[in-house]
Amino acid sequence: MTKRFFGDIGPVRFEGPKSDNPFAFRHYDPARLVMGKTMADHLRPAVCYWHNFAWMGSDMFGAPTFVRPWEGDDMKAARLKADVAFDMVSTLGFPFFTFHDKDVVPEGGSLGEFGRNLAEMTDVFAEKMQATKIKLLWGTANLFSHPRYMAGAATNPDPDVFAYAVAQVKNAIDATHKLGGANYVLWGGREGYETLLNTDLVREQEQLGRFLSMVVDYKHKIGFKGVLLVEPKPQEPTKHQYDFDVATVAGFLDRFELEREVKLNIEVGHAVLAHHSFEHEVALAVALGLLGSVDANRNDYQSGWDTDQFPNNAAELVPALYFILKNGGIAPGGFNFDSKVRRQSIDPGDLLIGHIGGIDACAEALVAAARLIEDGKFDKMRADRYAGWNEPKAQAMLKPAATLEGIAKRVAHEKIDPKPRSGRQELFENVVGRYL
Ligand code: XUL
Ligand code: CO
Repeated sequence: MTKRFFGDIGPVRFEGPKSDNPFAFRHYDPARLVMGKTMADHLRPAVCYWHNFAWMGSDMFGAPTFVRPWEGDDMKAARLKADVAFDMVSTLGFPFFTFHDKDVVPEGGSLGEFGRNLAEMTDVFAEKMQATKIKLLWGTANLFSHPRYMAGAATNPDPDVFAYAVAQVKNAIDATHKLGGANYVLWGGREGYETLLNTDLVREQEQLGRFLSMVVDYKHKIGFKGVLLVEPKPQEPTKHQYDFDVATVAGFLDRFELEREVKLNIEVGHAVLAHHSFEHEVALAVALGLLGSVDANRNDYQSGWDTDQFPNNAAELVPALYFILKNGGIAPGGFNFDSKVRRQSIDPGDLLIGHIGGIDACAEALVAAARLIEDGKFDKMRADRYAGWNEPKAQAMLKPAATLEGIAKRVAHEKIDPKPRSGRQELFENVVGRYL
């Protein structure tokens, strides 16, 4: 690199909550132990290629606002992009990066050329990863930007598009496997519909099930040890997406007998679009044994759109971190910042500042959630609410031998007359708030 993109900024280090250095962490102290594990091992943060390096600041009303020296669609530009990307991850000291195939190399004129470009970049990445110790949290294929995918990839009415998507995913898994990726993500950006009037949703879901099953088979065939992750999102770009939310995907995986093979990548903003909270999606995934990884970007609550902003509200993240810690952590997943700076944030340093604030919010929430657990009061309050279920008579009602008439008889005999008890929501909320 002749001139460094970030000038003389960095490396970014922990300086503590009193620091007013915009290029220092105030809460994220990678080596600090929390419940016996370093913060870096808990959070496993990743920089994404997509929004940092492949998006140039355009929106549907306006042209790109960013001036990036790696703009271009040849391999020379792609190599420069990789230089800056690895410089950025190193400057932040994050352990991971993530990418879509199309983020890192030009597609060229054919799938063959795309595949060769990706294979070439895989070698470049391998060298850089070796030199910097940066690892790959996940790779994925972009099956949503090119016009060929406008009506879906696996769910396309045209079988040739299905075949093309399969071939593209094969290349992306090969690259991810070669780089020792911890996971491989499948986000069904266009796997849904715009109108049911032209859509056979039975057929399309069968196609998607078949596609996922083939991905699973291929993973085993090549010995890829990473976890396959589906990323739920209810809509945008399509009006309705088949992978709507955690509950919907869980049902889908069951139906195609993939529930032991595939886990979920939960994105904060996608949860909000589905009218859930992030902690709802995390808690449900934990309950179903499906928690895989997290995309930590939030939405703007007023916009109703997937704005992919950096998280900045630690208080809001505490419940999700609580459920993640209760799950025993998120590894081999991590916290990916699938986030983008705003269109007016045109300085190179803005990219770093976004990640610094984002990981600081997560770290602050992690510490609070750990304290909440270590203190024990909160867990006791939760357990007390269900204490009645520890009684043998209560347990008996959940056994297969229990019957409606048997329970009804006991209610009459013991003159059971339950008295309402406070759910104490405000107290629960206040207690959670104490640990920040
Ligand atoms: C889109 C989104 C994607 C996935 C990977 O909303 O989140 O970046 O994370 O394709
Ligand atoms: Co995402």
